[in-house]
Amino acid sequence: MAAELMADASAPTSNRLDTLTSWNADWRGLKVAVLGVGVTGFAVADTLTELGAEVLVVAPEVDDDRARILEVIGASLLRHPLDAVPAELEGFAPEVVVVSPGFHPDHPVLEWAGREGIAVWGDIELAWRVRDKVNAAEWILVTGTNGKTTTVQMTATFLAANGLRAAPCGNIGVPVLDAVRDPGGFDVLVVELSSYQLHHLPTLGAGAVHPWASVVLNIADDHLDWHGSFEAYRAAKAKVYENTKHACIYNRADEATRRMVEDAEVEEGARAIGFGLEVPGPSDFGVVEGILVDRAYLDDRRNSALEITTRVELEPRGLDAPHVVANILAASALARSFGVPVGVIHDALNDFRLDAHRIETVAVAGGVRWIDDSKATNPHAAEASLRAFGRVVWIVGGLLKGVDADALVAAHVGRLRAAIVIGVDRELLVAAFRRHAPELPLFEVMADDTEQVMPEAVALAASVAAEGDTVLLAPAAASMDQFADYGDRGRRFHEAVRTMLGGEADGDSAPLDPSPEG
Ligand code: UMA
Repeated sequence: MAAELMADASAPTSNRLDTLTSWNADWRGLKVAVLGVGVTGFAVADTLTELGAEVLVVAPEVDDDRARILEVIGASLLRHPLDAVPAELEGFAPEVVVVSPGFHPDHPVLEWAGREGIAVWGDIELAWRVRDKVNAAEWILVTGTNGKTTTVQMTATFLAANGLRAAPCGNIGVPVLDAVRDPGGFDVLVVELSSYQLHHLPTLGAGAVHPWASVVLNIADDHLDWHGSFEAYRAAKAKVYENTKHACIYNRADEATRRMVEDAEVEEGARAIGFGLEVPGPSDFGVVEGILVDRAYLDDRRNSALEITTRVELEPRGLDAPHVVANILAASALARSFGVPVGVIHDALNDFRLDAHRIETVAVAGGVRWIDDSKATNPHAAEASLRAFGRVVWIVGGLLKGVDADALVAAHVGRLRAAIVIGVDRELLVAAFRRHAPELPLFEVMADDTEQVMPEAVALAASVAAEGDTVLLAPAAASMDQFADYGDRGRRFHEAVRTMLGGEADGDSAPLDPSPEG
């Protein structure tokens, strides 16, 4: 970890864009092309038109309501399939292209912008540049393969419990630009960043974020089809630590995250703080005999530690699964870097609930527990889920996104009663099961009709599950091949379980009503 010395010297040479580092800078007439008009593109266009920029929104499709609003706010709209660079875009000659996160880095429009020397910004860079609209909040950045949303929600909850105005935003679903423009203003933005958003974030110069604190929660294969390689994915995630002012939080169980901190250029005085499920070293957060402790933010950290909470207290709230405890430790470290007392964190955890579809108990009937972890959209998340249970009937599969699930299957066949494979990438999973557990009862759900998939999977699971088993929906894959999103997949699982069980659920089971997606 080295103090940042060269940032200004290495910044792009002086041009108009270097002066655009405030809401009050002169944005008038700046020609900006906005790529995509989903949640992000819309917030970008709305911000830039308010600033007086000349905005051309380019997207393959846009709903009528959005098209009408774009017209009202004064943005031009070009509907184009975007399989090539539209002539109208070339004619517009933008000075900046602001890209939505989902656009692949070698999209033809981005390659064209690169060739033409046109600046490409993501929405996070734009938000950083205009962060002083109401009051310039500090930013806390959270990334990682899994646990981002939970950690962001917990951190914001802890900060708010201490009287701070804290906004969870970013990949969680609220564009950072919306938080920045909120008229109420915030003290802290807790920003969830996806690897896509980080890919477009500069680490030097006028658009580089200088966070108060930052964390990479863990790193495992995901989104390899988008980034091209694990190295490129890792490099994107590592950017989160750059220019950190106070605390770089890393996962002691994930060596790669510690190396990212070591390699980062941070501000003078920023600390490296580890978290993990073992006994912590001085300057770390960890667990001692079931007690979650802070051994970083106290004077005598050689000889003592501060108690945050205990696993026994977490258990009845469904917060004691190992990966959730890790998220609590990371969120505590982030909140402690902002001066939140451990007692405040302890009390805030009393009221904290995980979002729907994250290891959610759907029902317990006949001694069988039905668990919805539809949010496990990659093997790393499914791994954490499988570890939390004994004998499992595993409902797995979907869109594997170029990720190899072979190792996951090999590691967990020992705990499986049966596997039920759903989704378009079934062949890969079926081959993995045949290789590693030829004897295991294996079922394929052939239906690809959204209505049929879960009822069939649930009926198959019910036919093999025995007393003491857990039927676990932890697909290790994305949902978009057969469902609208992971929430839809989880809700349909709830419905299928409810229909199948009728009135049979045990009295002590969790409510059967499908919860709204978090
Ligand atoms: N589009 C194209 N071509 C492309 C890609 C997108 O034309 O190659 C267009 C689409 O037609 C659409 C628009 O761009 O009009 C959508 O843009 P987008 O896919 O970037 O999505 P947004 O609606 O702007 O939402 C994004 C994040 N989506 C993605 O990164 C894919 C949301 O994260 C995020 O909540 C939102 O910004 C606010 O920051 C979602 C997500 O799935 C939840 N994230 C991935 C994940 O968590 O694994 C990274």
